[in-house]
Amino acid sequence: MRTNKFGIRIAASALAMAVSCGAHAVTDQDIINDHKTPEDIVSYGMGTQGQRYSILEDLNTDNVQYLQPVWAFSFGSEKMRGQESQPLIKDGVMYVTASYSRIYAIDVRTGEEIWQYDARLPDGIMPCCDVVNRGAAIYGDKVIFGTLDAKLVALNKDTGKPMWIKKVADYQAGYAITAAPMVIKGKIITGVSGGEFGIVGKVEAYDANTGDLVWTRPTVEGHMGYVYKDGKKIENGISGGKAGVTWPGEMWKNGGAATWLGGTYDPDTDSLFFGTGNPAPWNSHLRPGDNLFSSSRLAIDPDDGSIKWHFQTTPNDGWDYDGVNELISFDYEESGKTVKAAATADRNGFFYVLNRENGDFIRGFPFVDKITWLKVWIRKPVVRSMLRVVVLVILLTWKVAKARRFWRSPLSWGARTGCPCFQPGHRPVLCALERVVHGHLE
Ligand SMILES: [Ca+2]
Ligand SMILES: [Ca+2]
Repeated sequence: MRTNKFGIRIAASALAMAVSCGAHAVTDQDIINDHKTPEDIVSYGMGTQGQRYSILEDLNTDNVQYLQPVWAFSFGSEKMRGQESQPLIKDGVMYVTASYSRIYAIDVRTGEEIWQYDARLPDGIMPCCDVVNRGAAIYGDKVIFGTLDAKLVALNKDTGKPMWIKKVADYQAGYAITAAPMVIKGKIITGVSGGEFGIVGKVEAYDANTGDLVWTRPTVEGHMGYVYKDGKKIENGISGGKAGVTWPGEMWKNGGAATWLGGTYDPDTDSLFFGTGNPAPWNSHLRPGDNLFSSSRLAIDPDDGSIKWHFQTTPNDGWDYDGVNELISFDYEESGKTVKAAATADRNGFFYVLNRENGDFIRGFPFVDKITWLKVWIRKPVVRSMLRVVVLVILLTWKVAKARRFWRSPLSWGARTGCPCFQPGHRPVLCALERVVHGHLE
């Protein structure tokens, strides 16, 4: 009986909130305040900073054992594959994406489908690592998501009918989109996948109302960024200043650094934070140098796409560690001062705390045992070169198994404990508070 009562109470409160709020268009302010308004979820990461912290207290450590299913919704039979989406909730409707670039609107009270949109994907799409989608964005009367043929699709949130569809990149060149876009100041911000196929990673902004491209920022050193204004394409600076500084020859032209996991946004510093994937090709012997801005975190100006700062976690990445894991923003006290920090748990085995105003390294520490890829680490790691040969063979023959082994749940921020939480591999969730404030290099 207790479990039934619990289920009914949650459903009733969700209905009451939906009715009391009334349906309205999602605004920029709704998105920025998302983490403070538990009656809806209108951003990926439950807030643009990606903290994934809910202030709701109905569900807690005392009663979580009584949680039970109220309804279930199947994404289909022949198209199951991986489902990695974070749903959005608005006015009693759940918007959730599924594999093969599909999206559903579902009544959260009953589990009934309201509408479905199924992108008509061409033959020859090139998703490297399953046909997943990680979520949608919502703005005004639209719900927006990316597709495996590298398009952005904006649908009417009430009917599921397309309002505009824009090509972000050429799927035949290896591009795809699997990450959730975000909406910042009326612009839809998206990354791309495809680093395994020698694409050039990028972050782009589109006008949410019209779908017009506003700016584009390549994530590989040497490529020009552009802003688009009044029908004109205007140069906005080369990423990294010039080509060939950290890449040999012309290898920067196909440098990878895909922004495949999406980004976060910090309104405090007005910065987008995107991680970048492995440099291309995988064989690091072919590309001596740091290979910027692969396997890095980038802070980007949301108004024109300029790069504010970068921090590379794995120079000359020869292990496919990537550097895409989300950078979440938070403040903490140290020596009587408030530090504007951001943290990320990298697939190279280290947890990093950075100054999010300028990208300065504050501290880092290993969160897994037996890290063998580096010899020493002062601020920047010095890698063990002989290990690359062995790892390259493993990568080429065991890619799928390896990816699963390294994957983990997203980082979150415990507002009550003042502590970033994460789950490395198959281990229990860790709280990194002591190391964030008092950590030292090991
Ligand atoms: Ca909210
Ligand atoms: Ca990769």
